[in-house]
Amino acid sequence: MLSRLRYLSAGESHGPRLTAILDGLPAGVPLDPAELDALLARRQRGDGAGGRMKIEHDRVQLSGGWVNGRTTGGPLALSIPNLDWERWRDKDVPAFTRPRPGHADLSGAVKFGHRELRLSLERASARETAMRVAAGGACLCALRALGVEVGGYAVALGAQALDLTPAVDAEAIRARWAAAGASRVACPDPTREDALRAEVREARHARDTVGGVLEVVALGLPAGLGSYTQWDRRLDAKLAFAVLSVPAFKGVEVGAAFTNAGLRGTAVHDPVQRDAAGNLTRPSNRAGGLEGGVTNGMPLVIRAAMKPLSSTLTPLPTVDLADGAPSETVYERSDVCALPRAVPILECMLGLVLLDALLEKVGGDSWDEVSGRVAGLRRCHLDDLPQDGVSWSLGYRE
Ligand code: EPS
Repeated sequence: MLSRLRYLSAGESHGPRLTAILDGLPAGVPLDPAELDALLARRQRGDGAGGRMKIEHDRVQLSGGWVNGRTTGGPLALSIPNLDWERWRDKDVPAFTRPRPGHADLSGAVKFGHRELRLSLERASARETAMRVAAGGACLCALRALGVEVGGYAVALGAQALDLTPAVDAEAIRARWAAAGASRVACPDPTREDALRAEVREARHARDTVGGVLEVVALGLPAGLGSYTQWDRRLDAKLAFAVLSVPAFKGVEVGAAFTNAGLRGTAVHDPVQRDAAGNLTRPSNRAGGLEGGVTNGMPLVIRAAMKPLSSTLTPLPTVDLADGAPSETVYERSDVCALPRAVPILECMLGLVLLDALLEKVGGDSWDEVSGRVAGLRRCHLDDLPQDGVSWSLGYRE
């Protein structure tokens, strides 16, 4: 899926640590681990977070590919200790035989032949998203140094939907990021904060869980990233892959895709305009910054639907695999709502894919090469788009 970067992680939810390699970063990328820790702290914060977040204080360790604040060009070796491991290392873990609907408990047992369902949940747990934040956070640091900012916020939490259209104006988008950053529920509209918080509270009182929809936006991306020449080079497809790879995300939308689907074409497609400086711009951004699988220079807008988490305090019907009898799920500590905590996860997944797309475009092994080439990229500007303006005929040889 990625062209230049490679990311692999290992580790279980209650094992000693999460481990990962991020390969393909150029040498000399400025990278401050404190920034990665700040992202990790955001992943732990928010209304609806489960009890585990009181135990963990995620901090990343870098043990390869990074020296004195910059990458070396070698693979970045990352680890995050699980503080909960101390409670689990000598624990007598009871047999777990009642698969929870919506989790990987049953599908993992079918796939791997596990005779103990906990083996499925240990790796399927969203605990591994901590490592995605650390590795994707390194990509966000590189992108920011190249003038690309990524941020997200909630556009719906349970039944509470915010009426937001994909924005054009960078300042309006930064204002949404700032409001969401100060919110316990990643709400970009302070007038709706209480309503979204109440939604989480009510789900908790009902002994239930609640999901929602996030919007993640990238500003400052050059036009021309991605390609339509092959199915697996389309940037929208890669972004969808990255979003749906995050546990509990079951839907993805580019721009206002689902609203657009109910409208006529003339009401959907963003007109091309020329501003006074010769830039080709759009007054609207319903395409979400992608046309033909290629960035068009507008803000890139991805929406993602998160299901309500599957561990509910109210039991769900299941079958006990020990005796085949109808049964009910046994509650294990979980989040009532993980939506606010998922914002940095999606930002970091976008960071991974977008940095890869930039590196695919410009190549380069050192930071000087990469940043110089990004600065010289063709723009969506009349000066950079000379046209021959003469008629021609298709000249194949058959
Ligand atoms: C998570 C840690 C896990 C889960 C959660 C994500 O901790 P524990 O199982 O010890 O409570 O709470 O995983 C899920 C919600 C899930 O559905 O997989 C974390 O660090 O984010």
